[in-house]
Amino acid sequence: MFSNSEEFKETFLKRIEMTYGKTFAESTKRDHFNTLGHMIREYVSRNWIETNERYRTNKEKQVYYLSIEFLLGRLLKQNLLSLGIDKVVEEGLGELGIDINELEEIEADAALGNGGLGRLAACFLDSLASLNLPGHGCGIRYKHGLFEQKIVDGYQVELPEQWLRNGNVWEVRKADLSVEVPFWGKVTASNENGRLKFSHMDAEMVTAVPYDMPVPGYETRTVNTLRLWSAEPSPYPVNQDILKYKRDTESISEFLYPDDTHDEGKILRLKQQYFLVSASINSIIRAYRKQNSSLTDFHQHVGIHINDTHPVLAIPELMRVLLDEEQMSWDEAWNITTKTISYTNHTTLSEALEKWPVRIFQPLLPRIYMIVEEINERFCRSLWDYFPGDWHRIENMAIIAHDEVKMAHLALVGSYSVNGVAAIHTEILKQREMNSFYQIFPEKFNNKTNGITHRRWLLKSNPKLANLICEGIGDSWIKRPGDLKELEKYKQDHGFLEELYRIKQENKQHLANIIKEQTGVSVDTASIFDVQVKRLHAYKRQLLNVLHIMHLYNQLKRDPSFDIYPRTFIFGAKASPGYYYAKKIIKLINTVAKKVNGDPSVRDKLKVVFLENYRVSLAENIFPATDVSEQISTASKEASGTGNMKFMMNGGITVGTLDGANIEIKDVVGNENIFIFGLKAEEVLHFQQNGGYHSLEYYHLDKRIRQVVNQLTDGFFDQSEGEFEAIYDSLLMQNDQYFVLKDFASYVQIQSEVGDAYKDQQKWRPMSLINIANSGHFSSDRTIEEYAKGIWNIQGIGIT
Ligand code: 26Q
Repeated sequence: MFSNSEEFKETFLKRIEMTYGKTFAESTKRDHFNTLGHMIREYVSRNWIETNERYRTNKEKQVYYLSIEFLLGRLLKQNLLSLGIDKVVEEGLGELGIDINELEEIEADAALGNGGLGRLAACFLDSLASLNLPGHGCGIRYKHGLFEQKIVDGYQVELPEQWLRNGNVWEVRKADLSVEVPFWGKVTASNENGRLKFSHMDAEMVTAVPYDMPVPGYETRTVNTLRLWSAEPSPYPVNQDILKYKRDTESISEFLYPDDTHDEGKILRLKQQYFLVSASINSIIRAYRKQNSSLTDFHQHVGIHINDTHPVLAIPELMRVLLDEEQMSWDEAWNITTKTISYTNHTTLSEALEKWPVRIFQPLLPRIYMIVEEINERFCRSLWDYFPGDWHRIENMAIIAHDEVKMAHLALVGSYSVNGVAAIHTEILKQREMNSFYQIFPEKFNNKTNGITHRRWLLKSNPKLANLICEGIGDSWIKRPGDLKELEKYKQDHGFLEELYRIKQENKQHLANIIKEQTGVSVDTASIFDVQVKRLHAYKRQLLNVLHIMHLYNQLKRDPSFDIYPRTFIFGAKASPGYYYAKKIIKLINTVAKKVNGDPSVRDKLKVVFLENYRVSLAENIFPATDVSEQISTASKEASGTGNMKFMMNGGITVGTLDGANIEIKDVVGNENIFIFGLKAEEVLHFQQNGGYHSLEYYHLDKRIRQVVNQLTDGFFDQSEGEFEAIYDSLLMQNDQYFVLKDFASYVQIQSEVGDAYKDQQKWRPMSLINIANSGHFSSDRTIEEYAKGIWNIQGIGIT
């Protein structure tokens, strides 16, 4: 299509005229973006077709990654890089006076996810394609992604997100591949040659229309597919108000639900889940049938992975197809299903495990419910052999109990593999949360520590560092991230470390400009950039970070000569709209920020910034500019974390608890290159089981704690009365569930060591380098290789 910048320019200019009927001079930036986008899509189309052809003719086993979320962010540069045309395009555009970075800003983030789980799915797609693995995504094409956050007077305000307002250049609508999904209605049974045949009558049909997006691998010819389903009214007649029917169907793919475990049991959420599952399974089977006459060895050709329990209905749905449409026996269908489905668990917080009331589930999905009941009955009967007489245990393990369907139990029973997302998390699943299941299915349990795509989170978002690395060790790390290890040879090289520092400072300046523009606050790039960006949750303990800042402020006020290395504390976090406590923490951060930033007496030492609307595209500017990475969850609560890996890869040094993947980061960089503090997981679990922690004692014994906690309610930060009462109460009246006060002293201590270490740049810079050098282990390429070998049993064929 084009192999040099001249050819690129020629095509680009011709297309602008043909598509928009405008001269180049009249065209807008959006015209440029769309034109370029369409050119890229055409550019991949040949390899996309060839990849599908190859998969068909080789009959390679295909894996489908079902996820209710794909947090993709922007795709322009990612696609250019993967296709290896970034340089040519940038040059060609440059010659036309177009800045690629300005074009990039035109693209809306595809924010079809809440946070870690959704971003993990996006990273996995990149690694699958880059490793030439036959793995595809199946998700929902939400009309509105995660809400847009505004901060008004320190409070979070949510606006609907509108990523499709100007169209989506990356997608192809495939109306001819639509699937009908049934809801409601009733199931009737008839006798057909001595076998019961079930039919779903009077169902309300919804049409699922696929929109496919190409997923090109990095410098390979593999182009996989992300298929996102959109809900539309079905052409089949309905006996009801047509307008209401249209609204009801379209509402299924209207909004992404904000991660909110406090707001359970919304019927629309369950509809979304079955919509995704039914459309995906049916289109997978349709494609399979084109190649194979019978489904008896389906599991040898297809793997279906479920990202948490949100798509767990894939289990009864696959059973339904095999039983009702294929007329298989229960045992044969169950054998195939349990050899097809694999499951990742992302949480041990019991309040976050999905449960659905039978009274919602049964009428909405009558046939699926019957199958779940049958699975449950057979499972409970088999438990009797494992745990004879242990009624209590059997009741706890049942899939349906106390009028609720427990989705995690269904996933554990109906899959052949269950994995946690970091070593400690998997151990907690095996030894505690899912121990009863581990006793009967030990072979199902395995660990796959999370990873991130280094191509987006280093190569794309930190081009200066990527260049320096290439100058130092060549570019093999882009395909083999483990090669970053070679950087260690520079750990005493002053010239290289100086360059590393210079790049960090440039990235900090870039972020400082964004901060200035967004908040009006001027921050000094000579200060330590200390960052906590992630969803707002009590267990993630943004509160510990704020209390520490309040404490530093108090110390500076008491003793103006108090020696601290200047610091800029940066936050970014969205709170689920119904999560009252989380919203109060956002208000607290902004309240403290206002007081601290407005006090000239601490101006040179302390700044606090809350960046609104934290999202993938903003994150890409934050990770490269960070010195200190805050990973301070209550030990045992954060399954893995993935932001921790993004900071590390960009030379940020972790201040963290021994939780999630922080432990594995510590293992690879060594104790000297990370700042660990606080309770360990066993200690937390011990206190939770046996008591013995009394937050009030810490309040009474530590006057630093007393001071900051009192300031929550005494108006010190000019807050209105009662504003932070819920926070105050959580700490003192509800015995501080997340051990914030317990870990306070240890956190203050480690933070002072962080300051000392930064002051000694001879010490800091090698630490930073060693973090980068060892970050290859946390590439999602490593993670996906482990899934491919250890779970899916698929191999990349030697295509480059
Ligand atoms: C639940 C009910 C109703 C609506 C939405 C939800 C919901 C949505 C999203 C519940 C949970 C999520 C997302 C969870 C998540 O992101 N977990 C994180 O997964 C990461 C990837 O494995 C881990 O690194 C994090 O530790 C884990 O918190």
